[in-house]
Amino acid sequence: MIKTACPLDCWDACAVTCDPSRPEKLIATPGHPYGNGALCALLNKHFPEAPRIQMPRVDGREVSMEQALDAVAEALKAPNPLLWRGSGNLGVMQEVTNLLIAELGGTLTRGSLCDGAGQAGILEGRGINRQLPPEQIANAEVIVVWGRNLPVTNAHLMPFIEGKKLVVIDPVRTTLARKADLHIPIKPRSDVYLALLLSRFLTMEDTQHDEWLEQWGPEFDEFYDFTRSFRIKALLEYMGLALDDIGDLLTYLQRDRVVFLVGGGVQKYSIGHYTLWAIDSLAATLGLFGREGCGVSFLGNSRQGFDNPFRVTTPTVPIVTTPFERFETVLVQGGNPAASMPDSQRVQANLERVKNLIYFGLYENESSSLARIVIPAKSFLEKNDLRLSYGHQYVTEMPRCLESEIGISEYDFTAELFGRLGLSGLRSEKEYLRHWIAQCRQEEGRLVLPDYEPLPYAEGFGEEGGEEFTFMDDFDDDFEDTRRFRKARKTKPKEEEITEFWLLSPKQSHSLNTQFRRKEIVHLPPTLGIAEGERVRIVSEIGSVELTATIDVRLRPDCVLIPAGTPGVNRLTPPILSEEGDGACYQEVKVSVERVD
Ligand SMILES: Nc1nc2c(c(=O)[nH]1)N[C@H]1C(S)=C(S)[C@@H](COP(=O)(O)OP(=O)(O)OC[C@H]3O[C@@H](n4cnc5c(=O)[nH]c(N)nc54)[C@H](O)[C@@H]3O)O[C@H]1N2
Ligand SMILES: Nc1nc2c(c(=O)[nH]1)N[C@H]1C(S)=C(S)[C@@H](COP(=O)(O)OP(=O)(O)OC[C@H]3O[C@@H](n4cnc5c(=O)[nH]c(N)nc54)[C@H](O)[C@@H]3O)O[C@H]1N2
Ligand code: SF4
Ligand SMILES: [Mo]
Repeated sequence: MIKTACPLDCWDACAVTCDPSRPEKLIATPGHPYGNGALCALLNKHFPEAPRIQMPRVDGREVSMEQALDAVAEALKAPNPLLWRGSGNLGVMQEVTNLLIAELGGTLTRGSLCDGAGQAGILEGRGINRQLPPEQIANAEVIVVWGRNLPVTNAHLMPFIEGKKLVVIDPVRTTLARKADLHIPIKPRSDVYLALLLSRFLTMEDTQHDEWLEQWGPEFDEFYDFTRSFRIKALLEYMGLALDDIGDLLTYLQRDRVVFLVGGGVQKYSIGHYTLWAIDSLAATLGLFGREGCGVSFLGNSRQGFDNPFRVTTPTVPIVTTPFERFETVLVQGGNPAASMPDSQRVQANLERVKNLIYFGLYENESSSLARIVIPAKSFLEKNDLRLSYGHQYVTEMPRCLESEIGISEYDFTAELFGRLGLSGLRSEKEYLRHWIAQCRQEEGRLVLPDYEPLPYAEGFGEEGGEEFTFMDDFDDDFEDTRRFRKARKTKPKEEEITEFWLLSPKQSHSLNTQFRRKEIVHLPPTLGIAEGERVRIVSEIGSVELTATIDVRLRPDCVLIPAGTPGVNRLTPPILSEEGDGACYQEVKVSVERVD
């Protein structure tokens, strides 16, 4: 039995035990403090069943790994090669290829398809993004799940919220929303207004946390004035909420121990950083930082506190709007930019213009089909690595569990190319892994992140602690819908008058982004009058896609939903960067629905 961890891009980063004689039957490592004895179907069913790329290819022909690596070496001689790395495997050794690109004078990406905007918002208020340990979540009385879909994306946190008062803020009436004590079916992209309005009401009712604010929030009065610059009635109308909804929500927030579990959903917008900043400012109004059973959890920065041996200084291009066509050689590693980036039609056209597109991955997908050179990777069971998590503090070693003829590890790939290209300075794989592990801390015999704090922000904010919280103090929103809002629309459109819909693209249970089972379905609200199974064309100002309709009673009448990972979803999404954090804005778009005749 060998202990390892799940490499998939998921909050849970489960500890996994592998019996090398039955690698298709992985089990959850018994006794791990995070995890409830079960792994999800993504790892247990879809991962072992997914057909792997078996052989390297060059110019459409299968070749040996030696020949393929020769071709890669030749391609990397072109000036300024670009490395575009996705999040197919979250092991730290994925990043070793940075060293190769830096040696070659190449380019890396910056920003994020995932949490860039939210991360930037957290830094505004707190100066550093510390993780809220699940043990603090378990101590809360009230859990507010704000744009995170726990049962689908973060299932192993469910036991930690059991028995608590539950509030869900989500435009979709998800399974969790149905179970909640209160569900706020918020209009998409309006969370920033809700957070500001709640802060204002809490203060009007004199339920701000004076003692905490005195120590850590001296700018609170200015923040309160700022929240008063928005008109209550106009905000309520814009969000489509009644005063009663806010009143109900306040009674939960006024409890003593409150935790916000914020997810990706709230920040897939140009203003995503403001949303996290506003939610944090609301939390600060309540004094939720650094107190037992309180806090705000978002995707943590798992690399924080590490001296990262793979950090290099190179020019960068934004990962959200990568100009592939400007590069002669592009290495795509562990990702599927042709499907996962916004405006995927343009991305595909630009990838086609790259002379040497190298794809290094486990599976065939939209990106591998465009590549001149295809290099199969080793799976996480076949190589050495280390797993950090953005959802909890535990660190798990990932020793090789299996030998396999297929593919090459990222470390060996890098070493082979250092050799072929006459580069020097690469240390051994063991040394790198030791370097990472040596920096981790030990808690009750387990490795945890170096900057793990059982009660984050108890000693204040900023990189070193001791600083005050910085409240949100400005907000500028120029999205089309908000302009309409500024003109203060008097009446809500009737349901049958809605012709433009918000496009939601949350995660789904059978796929991990574009890996595994990807259905070709769009979820439509019943108010549209379209029948189950009808073919429809979804159109945005960016592009269009044809899908089969499923009628979904969980949806607001102004939303359509296409799960992330659905082929073609990103033909609809805009290639824009969030105002801060170079994040993607997948949901900053309106779509219309047409019947296909
Ligand atoms: N099964 C599975 N698990 C996954 C993944 C996967 O593909 N499949 N992907 C992984 C990755 S890469 C990530 S980043 C995480 C993300 O995990 P989550 O943070 O859970 O992200 P999403 O599923 O994108 O969105 C969460 C919720 O936000 C809601 N939402 C959408 N728009 C808004 C809005 O404007 N306001 C509010 N309040 N809510 C909104 C959606 O309806 C959805 O229920 O999940 C990881 N886990
Ligand atoms: N519309 C819409 N689009 C989205 C999102 C959304 O919410 N809406 N979410 C975005 C988010 S949060 C994310 S994180 C991105 C993810 O987008 P990407 O980073 O592109 O991830 P995947 O599409 O899952 O592609 C992962 C690929 O990694 C490869 N892989 C897996 N394991 C390994 C390995 O060990 N080594 C190597 N070399 N390769 C491996 C597999 O071949 C797989 O095809 O998608 C984004 N796209
Ligand atoms: S829940 Fe997440 S981390 Fe755990 S096995 Fe499934 S995909 Fe992997
Ligand atoms: Mo993500």
